[in-house]
Amino acid sequence: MMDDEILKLLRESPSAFLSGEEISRRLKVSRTAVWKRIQRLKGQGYGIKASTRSGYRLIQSPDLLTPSEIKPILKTQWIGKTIHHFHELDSTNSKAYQLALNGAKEGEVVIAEFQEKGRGRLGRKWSSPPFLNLYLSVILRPNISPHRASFITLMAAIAAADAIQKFSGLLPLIKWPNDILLRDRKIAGLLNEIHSEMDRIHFVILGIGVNLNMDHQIFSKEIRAVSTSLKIEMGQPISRKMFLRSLLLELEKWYSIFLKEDSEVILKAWRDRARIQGRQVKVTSFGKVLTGTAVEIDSDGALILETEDGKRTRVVAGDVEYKTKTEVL
Ligand code: BT5
Repeated sequence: MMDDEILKLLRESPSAFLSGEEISRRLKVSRTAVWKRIQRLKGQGYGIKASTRSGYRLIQSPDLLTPSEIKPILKTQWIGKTIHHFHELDSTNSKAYQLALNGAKEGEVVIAEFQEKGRGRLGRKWSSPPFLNLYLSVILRPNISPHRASFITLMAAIAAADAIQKFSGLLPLIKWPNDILLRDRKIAGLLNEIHSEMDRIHFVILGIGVNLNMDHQIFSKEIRAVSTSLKIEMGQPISRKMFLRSLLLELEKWYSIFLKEDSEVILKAWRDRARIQGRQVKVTSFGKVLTGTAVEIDSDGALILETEDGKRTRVVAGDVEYKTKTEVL
């Protein structure tokens, strides 16, 4: 935490040097400890000008997702007021789950610069190289019945799609149940995990991965043709913290709509951003492959599929492949 405190002091006097002595007095640590921390901050990419006479001055901040970088720009009321930041984690979802079991509050956020074992659904992997993208998990404690929990995935997909659209001006598409696509390529994925009893939710961990600065060659060969990043789509590097700011703001907005409004509001917003109705799809669900026309998303968030024999099937979990390309509107 001392790093954050030093940065806070340096930010308070952006145009003047702050002496090592002053910092050590205010933080009640030795000057050697201050010096060591300054070296560490430099190693993390902070531009800190040092002068033996005058002390230290912050001249540049890296695009890190630390609380000291995020908090000054955050526009939310309550999501992200507590940020647990890690340079490296197995998975932000696993960490958030542990924290929630230990009493972490609604709105606390876990962010990692790098995930060693980033997780997708059904034991799949989420590629999470360091410093390029966004890997975060939000702890939610909605007072709702567990059967509405699937709506949290729909709500989060709407929020992620809107954040991407507002940030880039591009038009994303939600793919049932949890992918966000740009030009039919996956740019973001959601992994929600619930801790509940029969009639009560203890907490939900909302995991979101968004590809921001990933270049083509960094994607593994298997997913290169079907994945993308905001940098690839926009043709310029993306500020991760500015994107995070948009994402948390949209999440807060849509979560409050989800809690206050009728399910129909979420369903409508979701349908508008998914445009799946009437599309020819192939669905893999619990090892079974079904093909047909997507008819609807029902009030539990399940996909209703009309198979070639005219029968309607309700799919609660699975993966969708589109048999035709999306028309660009
Ligand atoms: C998902 O699963 O799309 C959910 C991804 C959630 C990741 C976040 S990151 C923060 C939080 N902490 C975690 O540990 N996870 C969450 P699924 O629908 O199962 O898709 C996984 C599949 O997407 C993989 O099997 C690959 O084919 C593909 N994939 C893996 N990494 C990708 C990436 N970075 N971009 C695009 N596609 C990827």
